[in-house]
Amino acid sequence: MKTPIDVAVTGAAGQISYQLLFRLAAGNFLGNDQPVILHLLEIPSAMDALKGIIMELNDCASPLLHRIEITDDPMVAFKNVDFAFLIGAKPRGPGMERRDLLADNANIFAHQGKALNAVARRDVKILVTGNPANTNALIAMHNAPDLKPENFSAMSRLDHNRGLAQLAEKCGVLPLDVKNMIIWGNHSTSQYPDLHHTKVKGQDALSLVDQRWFEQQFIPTVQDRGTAIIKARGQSSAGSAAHAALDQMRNWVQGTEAGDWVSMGVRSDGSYGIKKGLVYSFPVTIENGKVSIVQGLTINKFSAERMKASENELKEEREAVKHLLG
Ligand code: NAX
Repeated sequence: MKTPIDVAVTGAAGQISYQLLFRLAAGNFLGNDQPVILHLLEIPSAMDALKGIIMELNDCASPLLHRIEITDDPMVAFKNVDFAFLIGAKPRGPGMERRDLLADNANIFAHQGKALNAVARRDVKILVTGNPANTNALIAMHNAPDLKPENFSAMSRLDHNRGLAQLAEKCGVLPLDVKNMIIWGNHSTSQYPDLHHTKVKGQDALSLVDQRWFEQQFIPTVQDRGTAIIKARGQSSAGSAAHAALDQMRNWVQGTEAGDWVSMGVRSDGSYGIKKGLVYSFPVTIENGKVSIVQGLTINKFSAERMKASENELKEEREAVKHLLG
């Protein structure tokens, strides 16, 4: 049996975690020969609910689940962890402005960044899902000066997977037949799902669908999918979000397929003219845990404008939290 890996999950009593924890315990992350120790972080008021979830996890009698630790202290939760799924965040309340949400969550991620800096393993992989995910990742990164920016990523995989599914359905193929999808920018409605480099069974996607569908159906459907799900289900996406979190972390460990890439929110190095330092979703390839932004893609005026609009939104978010960036 392999040595157990230590996995932290924040917001452990929330609805995304409820979809994630059982899959972590069942080996859906790194395989059914990889034991796990779960470190679960919640706020005190959610501890009773969390205890119920732990009863359920224990009732699975999973051979891979070696231990569960629960705490409301990030310094305890992140101690020696190999992986951290930062899911917990405050939802937008009635009458709350985006700015207020940003401010509340910014403090959570500053605090958690400091704790990760102090106690996590130096090669920890940290995936930020809690919204606003890109800027929360930026804050955590800035508050963890002893970790590398490469230890952090923000989740854009759900948007990427949504793009794969929409295009596959339109073309009458399976999602696995679609390669080289790109989500540029922020995990918000300003994101730009780009098909200019996407292939469907080896053919250019944009030669198979008309420009009108791309502009008027595909882009808004992917951008607004979260809202459509809330409208239909009465709650925000949880199963697909947990699935995407696993996909993104798994690719980070196991690498991307030859000839394909994935979208991931990472620190911009200035590629494609995107302001250095912002956490922006790019197409990336991954090998031996090292993430590289795909270089040399041709960007036309249509794409450049949309990429810029999302960059501008991220700049505004950064401005709003600059007091926490040190
Ligand atoms: P829930 O409200 O069901 O769960 C959030 C949990 O976080 C709650 O149990 C709460 O007690 C806990 N929490 C709050 N503050 C905390 C803190 N300081 N430390 C630890 N735990 C804390 O939300 P859920 O539906 O699970 O969504 C979680 C986050 O993911 C939200 O911010 C949501 O907006 C975001 N999402 C991000 C997505 C992405 O693609 N990046 C997609 C799905 C999702 O909307």
